[in-house]
Amino acid sequence: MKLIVTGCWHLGKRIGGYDLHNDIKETAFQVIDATQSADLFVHLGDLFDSNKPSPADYTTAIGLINELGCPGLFLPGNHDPDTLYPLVVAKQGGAFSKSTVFAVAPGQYRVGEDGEKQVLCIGHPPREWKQPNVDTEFERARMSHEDEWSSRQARVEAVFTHLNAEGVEIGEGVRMGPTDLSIPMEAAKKLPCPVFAGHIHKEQFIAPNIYFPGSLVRADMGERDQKKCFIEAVI
Ligand SMILES: [Mn+2]
Repeated sequence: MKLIVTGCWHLGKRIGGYDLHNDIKETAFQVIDATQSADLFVHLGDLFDSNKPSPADYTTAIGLINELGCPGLFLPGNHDPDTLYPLVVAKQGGAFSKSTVFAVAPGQYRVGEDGEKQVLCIGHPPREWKQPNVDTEFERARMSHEDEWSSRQARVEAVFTHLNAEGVEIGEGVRMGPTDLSIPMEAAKKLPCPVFAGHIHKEQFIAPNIYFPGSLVRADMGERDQKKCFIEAVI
């Protein structure tokens, strides 16, 4: 299954008087072009810049999603409306032409045209979540590979998240310290599958299987020297 993975689009973002709308939209269409030959588009969260996007931002988001050449999987970020609720409502109203999964609650989801792959999604976690909740989800993902009774289809083949990670670089030489909720690094490194994480705007690997694609465009002056990209991966 070929994936296109991206995150942190921050639709609706303004810097001072400058509206990033056109920069984001133009770059988004390059990503969308790549989805024409992919099986799953993954957005790791912070699709919107604000918890209360404008009607125009919703129209832009729905329009972009409908240009995707493959099914989409969306995680909520800390900047997004809680649980991506308005987009879920739009989906119920038939706004999307392709299969679109909104991973609003942390847990395992089936993705792809026929739901052929199992993945773990942990977007911006619910308020009541503590680190042991995250650890448990990573442990369940690991167990899905070890349980001889579980079928091949039940194995978690990728993790998508909007969690922080201790040691991740947020700017030149500036690294995250410990935070309340984060990727459990030792458990994540041992998973026999890739972990893709949003939230951090600088593109980087922090372990051979843990990758941050970064934001789509430079969202502030601190990012002026950062490379921006999206990732193609196969699971
Ligand atoms: Mn974020």
